[in-house]
Amino acid sequence: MSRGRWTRETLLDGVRTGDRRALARAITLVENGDPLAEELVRDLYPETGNAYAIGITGPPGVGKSSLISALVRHVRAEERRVGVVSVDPSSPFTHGALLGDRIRLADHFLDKDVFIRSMGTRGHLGGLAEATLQALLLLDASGKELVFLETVGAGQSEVEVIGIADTVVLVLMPGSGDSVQALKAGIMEIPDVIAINKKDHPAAKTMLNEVRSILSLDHERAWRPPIVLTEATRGENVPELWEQIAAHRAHLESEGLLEERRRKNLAGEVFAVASGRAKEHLEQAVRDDPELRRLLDEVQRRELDPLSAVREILGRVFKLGDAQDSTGTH
Ligand SMILES: Nc1nc2c(ncn2[C@@H]2O[C@H](COP(=O)(O)OP(=O)(O)OP(=O)(O)O)[C@@H](O)[C@H]2O)c(=O)[nH]1
Ligand SMILES: [Mg+2]
Repeated sequence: MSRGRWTRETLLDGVRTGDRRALARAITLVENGDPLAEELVRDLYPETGNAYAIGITGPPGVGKSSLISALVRHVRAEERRVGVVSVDPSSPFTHGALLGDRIRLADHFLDKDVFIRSMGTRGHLGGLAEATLQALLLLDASGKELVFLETVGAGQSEVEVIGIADTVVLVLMPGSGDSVQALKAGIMEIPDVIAINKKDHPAAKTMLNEVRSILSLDHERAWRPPIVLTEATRGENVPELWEQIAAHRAHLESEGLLEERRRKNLAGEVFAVASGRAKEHLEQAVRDDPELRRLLDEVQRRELDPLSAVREILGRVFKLGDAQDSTGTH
């Protein structure tokens, strides 16, 4: 893949001044796992930490992109510089916007202080956590004050994507029964703010009551997640939603919790990326090393027990000391 006329220096300058083409190129390098992307973020990292990241998550089609578009319109009235990154864990597309997002966010394409990007991460070695974190840091370094991270679903990959957000907004709509069940069962983490979108739907009030009753079970929290009924396409209650996001931010900032949360988020992301790479390394090693595959055959033939195999594999691949204990056993 050609880097065109861009060099490390011109990319750094471009990102620093908020040049859209430089940002787009840098994020493409992130998607491609290009080593240059890693160098850029390494250089820019000391200048980051100023952007406030808002994760917008929820089931497919609930109106996440529409809500982001409406929120962007709202905050642009205050002239805040904004970035939007939509990550679709299942998307086969890379390098550009997904069709739906293009349409939903089209209003903002001519606004030079709004940068919008969809990312697919198929084939990206370090996974979603890595790509999202790097993209967020690039936007942060480019002077964006607010960054919206959109991701679909309620699975592990979604947690990786919004795990870095300062405020997490869960978007539901009447009919998102699975998500409500997941909240109830404690499978899905309680978000900071909940938006029930498409509020004109007759079942919206029922859903509001259901979600309310789930949240009321939890008395311990210092922050009680507010629920806002919205209609994204008409912009209804979007200012109220923004107010709640701002209130959550104010809560974190006044109690000194923001630093604590970022520390925890960053540690979590570093750990997630490290785990992802370690797993990839392990799988590669087992594929390439007949000796390791032989161990698995031995387990299959009941000549070697599973945990002894684990010990040997980790010993060989990661040079973990404790493997010596078992090397003499067969
Ligand atoms: N009636 C109604 N339709 C809405 C509302 N918000 C979004 N929609 C419509 O719902 C559809 C999906 O909206 P999106 O904003 O793309 O939803 P999304 O959650 O981003 O979807 P994915 O990214 O594909 O998961 C579109 O046809 C929107 O026009 C709303 O408040 N009311
Ligand atoms: Mg969307």
